[in-house]
Amino acid sequence: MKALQQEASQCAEMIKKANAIVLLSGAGMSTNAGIPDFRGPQGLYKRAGIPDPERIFDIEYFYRDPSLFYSFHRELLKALDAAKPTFAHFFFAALEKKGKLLGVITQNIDALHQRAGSHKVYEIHGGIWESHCTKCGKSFDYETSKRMTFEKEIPRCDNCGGVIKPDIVFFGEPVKHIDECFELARKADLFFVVGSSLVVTPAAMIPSATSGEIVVVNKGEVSEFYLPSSRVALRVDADIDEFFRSVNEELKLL
Ligand code: CNA
Repeated sequence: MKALQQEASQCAEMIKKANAIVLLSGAGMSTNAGIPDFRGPQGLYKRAGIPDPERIFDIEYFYRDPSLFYSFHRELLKALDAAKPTFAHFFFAALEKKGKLLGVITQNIDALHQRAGSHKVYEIHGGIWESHCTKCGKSFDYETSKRMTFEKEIPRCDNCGGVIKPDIVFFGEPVKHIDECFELARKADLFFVVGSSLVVTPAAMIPSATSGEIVVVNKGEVSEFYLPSSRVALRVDADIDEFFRSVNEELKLL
């Protein structure tokens, strides 16, 4: 516990000195909100109980058989409906309000950063708020596509019968806003990686663009393949909300 407080104090000092903070968040940021991550011990890949669970978000597999994705997506939608932003989401929104944060780069599709009050959010893996027909391109809003997802095993376009796909970036599809995200990382004087195993590229490469100090907050393993370890000033292996509550005790942002 003492170690956590020391790490929190060190982090608070770094935040005090910083003027251009950037956050890269991953699924671990939202587990306390009730949305399971993929690769953590309680992650969706483990729960799915299927060999090679990465097929769920494989675009080629989706075109062959969308039912695997949709059986998974129904569970994710139920979790999203019940979710609320956690302390750490509010903490980073408060840093933006204070003028210290340049932006949030998120791999999450849950919109919890926006719901906590963050405005400068780059959803590099897209989101679930809009869906499109894979054949004619017709767009469907969140409520319509959600209703269709629960009504049918595979939701289909009322215009042409094509399969509908939410605007989540699948493996094999290009990520969004990537140039802006690298630019943001370059401008950062303090770069946070929070709740990410850093195994998904190109997101995992973004921290390498910063010349600022890096703070990694993640329970469990984080891939160091692309992480510039010489710039990692602090590595916290703890619960995200517990840690940022402790940082906030010093900063009193919330
Ligand atoms: P990941 O690979 O599942 O890694 C998450 C990491 O967070 C793991 O190392 C966990 O051990 C760690 N973790 C989980 N909970 C906590 C906690 N409370 N405190 C500290 N650490 C914790 O997720 P990444 O984001 O790295 O992988 C990228 C994928 C996951 C992206 O494509 C996302 O779209 C996708 N995803 C998003 C959501 C969401 O929107 N909330 C949920 C599940 C997956």
